[in-house]
Amino acid sequence: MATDYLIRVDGEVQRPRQLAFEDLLAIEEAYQIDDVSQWAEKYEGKAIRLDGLLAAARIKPTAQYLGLHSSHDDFHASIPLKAVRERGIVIYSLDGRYPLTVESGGPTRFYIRDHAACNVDDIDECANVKFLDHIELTVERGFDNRPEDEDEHAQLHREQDQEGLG
Ligand SMILES: Nc1nc2c(c(=O)[nH]1)N[C@H]1C(S)=C(S)[C@@H](COP(=O)(O)O)O[C@H]1N2
Ligand SMILES: [Mo]
Repeated sequence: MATDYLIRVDGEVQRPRQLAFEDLLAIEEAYQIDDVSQWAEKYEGKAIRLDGLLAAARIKPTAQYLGLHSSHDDFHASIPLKAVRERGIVIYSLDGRYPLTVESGGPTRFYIRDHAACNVDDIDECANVKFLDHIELTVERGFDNRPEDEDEHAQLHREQDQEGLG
């Protein structure tokens, strides 16, 4: 990745940010998750709570939707902010390694505690966006190209298997 930051946060915020590893580490301790396995069993690493990122960018009260963008594979989700504000985290270090490699879903990965299975809900496993490099707050629902039905979803998983991911 050619950028010197891991993730940018913009849209309905007062202070758009481009955050490098050091910037994420510098966010208030209350928002840091040092042992992500407490939130996400299958991972060991560090994460920042979504509400900490939103505070760092000074989110505006007009923001209603959370846009999660991955430029790596052009994958995008837009979900109601209210539903994930308290239970979304952004993983930025895994298995003691930083930066996250593309193989492990880097530069960052979004994760929702207690997410539903794929395709059953807005707040589903598909919204656990990998290769996350951009969070965008919007007033209306934004671009979302998550699979819309089981066929599309199965196709996505076949493509991922071919790339040796997920
Ligand atoms: N960028 C990106 N994120 C993604 C996907 C994807 O294709 N691209 N697939 C989603 C789906 S359908 C699932 S089930 C999970 C899979 O995560 P895993 O590879 O850790 O199992 O990632 C989600 N996040
Ligand atoms: Mo999935």
